[in-house]
Amino acid sequence: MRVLYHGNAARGRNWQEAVSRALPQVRFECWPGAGDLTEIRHVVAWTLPDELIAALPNIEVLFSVGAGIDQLDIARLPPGLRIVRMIEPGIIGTMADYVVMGVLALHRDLPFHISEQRAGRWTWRNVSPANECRVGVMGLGELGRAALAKLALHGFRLSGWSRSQHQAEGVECFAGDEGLVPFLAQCDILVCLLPLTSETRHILNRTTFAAMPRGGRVINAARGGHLVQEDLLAALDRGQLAAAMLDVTDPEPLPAGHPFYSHPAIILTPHVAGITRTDSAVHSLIDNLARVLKDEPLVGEVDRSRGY
Ligand code: NDP
Ligand code: OXD
Repeated sequence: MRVLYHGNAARGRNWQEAVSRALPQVRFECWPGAGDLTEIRHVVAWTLPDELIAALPNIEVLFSVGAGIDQLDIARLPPGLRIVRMIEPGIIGTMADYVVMGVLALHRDLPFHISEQRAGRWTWRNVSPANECRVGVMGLGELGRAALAKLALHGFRLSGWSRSQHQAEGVECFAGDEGLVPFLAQCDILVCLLPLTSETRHILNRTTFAAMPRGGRVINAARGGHLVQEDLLAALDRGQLAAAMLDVTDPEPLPAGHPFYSHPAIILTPHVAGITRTDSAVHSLIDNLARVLKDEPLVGEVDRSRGY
């Protein structure tokens, strides 16, 4: 079996070596420089340029290097193509750490204190314990569940919202359209860890912010397309929201001079929340390639009709 890799060259070389060692029957080739592309059925990539899609008429399975797949713009891909997202401990662990960092930072008013420091002011604010702060996570998938488990160690009051009903110890679970407003009504801090689909695009909007308690905080570590940027700025101006932490934006990077760079109530990070770790992700990839060889179900296969 031949597998084509498109992406970061150093990671490609590392994975080529590891895959060849674990699965000698797999020929792992890096683009550019691979042989006849028309024979390739399995591809590993973060994104695929149009000319490469056109050069791969027999592609059957596309493995995303990341947990998300929206960056592949699946509408451009052949309809029967199977898409598999990356589920690996590196992404999950770094994301859970990021969410804990963000929740603690917003709970303890870090944007305000940093802005006061920059202005040369020594301004005291009341401090409340974590168990008085209600944190709600949108998305109870691999990342949402891991973030909640780490937040639980700090004593926050936890809830989650998903498409189907979930049960999780210590987490109040809400589901579906009817569960959204009751969920938001009890979120002092809202964390978005949803996949970007036609149903979730722009879900962080003025109606969502208005349904939260006044002075709420928002963390978006999922995709920039979830957020309506003007609605966030307006909610911060009106005091409906007190602060936000954003790891993702649309576009990335934001253009120079964008208000998010300098807004005192916004912490901005450059899409670094959950990182695919070369050394741990290769085990997930090898496991899935072995499953292809044995014709077994793949871990993380996307339901294209749902978009995630
Ligand atoms: P999963 O597919 O494991 O989980 C998705 C969750 O979202 C599920 O709980 C699902 O509900 C829920 N969901 C999907 N659609 C809806 C909807 N319309 N309404 C309510 N809930 C919905 O995804 P992951 O946890 O692995 O990843 C989530 C996203 O995080 C990725 O798609 C990616 O965009 C982003 N990400 C960002 C990174 C970064 O560095 N900033 C790094 C990695 C990922 P149900 O359980 O009912 O199916
Ligand atoms: C991912 C990401 O989806 O890094 O893995 O955003």
